[in-house]
Amino acid sequence: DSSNQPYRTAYHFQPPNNWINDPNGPLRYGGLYHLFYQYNPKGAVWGNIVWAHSVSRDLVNWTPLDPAIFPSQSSDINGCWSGSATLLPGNKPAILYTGIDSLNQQVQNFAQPKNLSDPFLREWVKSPKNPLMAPTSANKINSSSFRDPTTAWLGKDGHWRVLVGSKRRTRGMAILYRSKDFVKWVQAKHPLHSTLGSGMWECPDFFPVLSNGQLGVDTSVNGEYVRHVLKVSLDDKKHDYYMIGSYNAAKDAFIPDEESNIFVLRYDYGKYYASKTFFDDGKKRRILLGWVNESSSVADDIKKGWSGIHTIPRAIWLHKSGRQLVQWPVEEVEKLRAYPVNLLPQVLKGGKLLPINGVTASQADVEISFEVSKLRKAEVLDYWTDPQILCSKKGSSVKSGLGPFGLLVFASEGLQEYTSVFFRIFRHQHKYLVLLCSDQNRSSLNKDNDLTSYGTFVDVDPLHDKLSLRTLIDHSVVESFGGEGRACITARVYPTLAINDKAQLYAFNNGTADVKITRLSAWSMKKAQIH
Ligand code: DQQ
Repeated sequence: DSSNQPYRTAYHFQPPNNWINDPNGPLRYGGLYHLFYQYNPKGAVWGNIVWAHSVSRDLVNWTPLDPAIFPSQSSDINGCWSGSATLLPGNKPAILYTGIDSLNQQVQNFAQPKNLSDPFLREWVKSPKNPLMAPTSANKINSSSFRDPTTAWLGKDGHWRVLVGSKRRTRGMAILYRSKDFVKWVQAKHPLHSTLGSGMWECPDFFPVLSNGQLGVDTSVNGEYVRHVLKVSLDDKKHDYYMIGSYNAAKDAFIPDEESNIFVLRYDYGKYYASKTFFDDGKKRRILLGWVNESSSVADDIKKGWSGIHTIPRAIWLHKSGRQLVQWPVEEVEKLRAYPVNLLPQVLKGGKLLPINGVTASQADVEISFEVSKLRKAEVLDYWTDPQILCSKKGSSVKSGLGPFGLLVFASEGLQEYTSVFFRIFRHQHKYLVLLCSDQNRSSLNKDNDLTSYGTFVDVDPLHDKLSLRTLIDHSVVESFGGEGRACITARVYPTLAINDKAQLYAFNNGTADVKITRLSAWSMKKAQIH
């Protein structure tokens, strides 16, 4: 029984035991959210992959069901890998997923519910025509780089389109297929998009966002006020990158806004991969789900009997600048908030540590906002550099004029352990740069863990905007949202002292200049019903 281990999450999704990775085929059907995910029924390491299945009414509390898709045909006998769901006319769910066939080739298969009147969609029937898409000598598709079909979208011509991740030599690509009946798929002459040198594109996701406002739209929507997002999980980098651009439906091509600048924007600058969105027609929003791997050793994963969690589902929309996406934990997670602690606005002097008492600091939701006035104190940055490198060189113990200031989470009594999430402000030429870091360097006395620091610049103007940070803390995960969802960083940590009720929470300012806390609210989080 792993239920009372210190690193198990209380409100982030995970099954009772074993390995999990990518979220698969999310959809809403019959008033229920369905989550499928890559799962090893036999152990805490990757292997024997099936589609495990859970359902939820609120994206927070989940009921486990039996695995929905598991090896049973020659087209998937060696594994049921990632894929997506599409709602066909008449509200009929359809799943396309990658099967590893008897020759260990990657092929795309189709499954549909056995009984549409079962809102739990417990049983899935595979097409006897599987595989519907396969590598052949004619199409020259590499049989070990052909996987992860997207949600399909319908063109004005009445034909379905779907993408499959692939590569040709080092050119990563989203191969496009078209179909009239969802069964017979024809490969398009050109991929929807490709990039030389990017390597294998795993788990592509392609969806419309509105250029005005936060509402989500269904995957087939196109036209005025619609922009498109292409996200790919780069196998070489193990990060999820996205591009904003236009979808030219006549040419079936995606044209990124900044061709020269692709693979810059990420959903999350911490540990985060193989994510996928779906349209929630109930609340008219697009929801993003993602996988967070462990940062512990494989030996420790086997010892604790599990590996992998999912983030809190995030609503996702286009920022009003049109230049990036914004992500925010679904509002339903706020139902878990209890015992609010609100601190009065106050100055946080340079060098000061402010305890935030009265919350269960290992299972909490914290929102803090800062205002800085002494911008001339900002450290000068002469050359532009990788923000993650900047965060690892300038961790929370390195003082500067403005920053670091932020939160210390999972802090032990004597501060032998802590994880810090903080801002630091630089002046670069005539602009201010706001850096957000998640510093895991001191997160655990157990040095077998991956203690890498993460960081990103947040596109906010410290002259006019407040510097806001929300952090979801949950036993071994620190999920942070800077700049009201403009920058996300998820980290895994395994404190040895700062566990359960031994963990403490602080706001801190280790810069020389004072900063003002304009808002500080923290909540203890109730446990979600997950299994
Ligand atoms: N995970 C799946 C693949 C996918 C990879 C296998 C991404 O389908 O490419 O478990 O994490």
